[in-house]
Amino acid sequence: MRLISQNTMSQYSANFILLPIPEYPVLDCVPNKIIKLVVLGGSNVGKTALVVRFLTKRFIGDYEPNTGALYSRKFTIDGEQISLQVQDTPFVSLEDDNDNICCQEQINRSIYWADGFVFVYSITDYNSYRLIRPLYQHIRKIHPNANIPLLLMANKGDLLRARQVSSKEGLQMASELGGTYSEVSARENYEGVQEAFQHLCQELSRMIGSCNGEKRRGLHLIRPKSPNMQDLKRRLKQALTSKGKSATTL
Ligand SMILES: Nc1nc2c(ncn2[C@@H]2O[C@H](COP(=O)(O)OP(=O)(O)OP(=O)(O)O)[C@@H](O)[C@H]2O)c(=O)[nH]1
Ligand SMILES: [Mg+2]
Repeated sequence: MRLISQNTMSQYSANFILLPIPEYPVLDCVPNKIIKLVVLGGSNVGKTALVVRFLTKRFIGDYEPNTGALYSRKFTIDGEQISLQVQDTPFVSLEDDNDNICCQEQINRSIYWADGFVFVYSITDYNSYRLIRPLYQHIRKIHPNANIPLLLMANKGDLLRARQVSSKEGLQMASELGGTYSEVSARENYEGVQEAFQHLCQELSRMIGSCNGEKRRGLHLIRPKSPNMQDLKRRLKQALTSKGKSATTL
């Protein structure tokens, strides 16, 4: 496998163009580790801006609201090539009369799918901060027994005059949820955004181990048994015990 262009920093870098030369086996170029992040939060807090900033270094300003695109990129972390997948999501909100999260079904699927979680609120919008705890509880319902690697991003750090949420409140929330806190500005500071995502990716990379089979055991402590496998085993047992039939009759 030859790389057309590779930019490797000491610990963490992006491989901008990876083109396999055809005569080499394609499997050689597939990173053996996949890290899956989901970015969640209220409306207009800058979820899409942060994802785009992290992956492209650019701040564009106006994004189609409420979309849920999946981004994929190859990176090198601690000298190892990984494939990073980042799921942007439509906003979540609180149900009218209580603190339950109201969200689209596709968000629940993304929560189930993800290895790591990026919670975003805006320092200029206290309601977006108020969403964070119920959001965490919502994730707990989907992953009751799993470790939940979490990054809490307080975005729009450039709008200090409009601040409604203090840094102390952000730190307290992160510590309560067992996550990392980072106050950032997607608009004005690429480095802060990059460092925060990088930290989460490194944490996940270490947790996942050397292959994705190990990863599932690490992050999801109790794995549901596949109903298909159970069914197959039952049918195999039946077949073996019934009148000397062989398993191949299945
Ligand atoms: N000043 C400032 N504006 C920001 C920042 N990040 C995002 N914005 C602006 O905030 C608005 C919303 O940004 P989005 O990235 O679309 O927010 P979102 O959370 O994805 O919104 P939904 O998809 O509708 O839930 C846009 O006008 C952005 O330009 C920031 O760090 N500072
Ligand atoms: Mg968006």
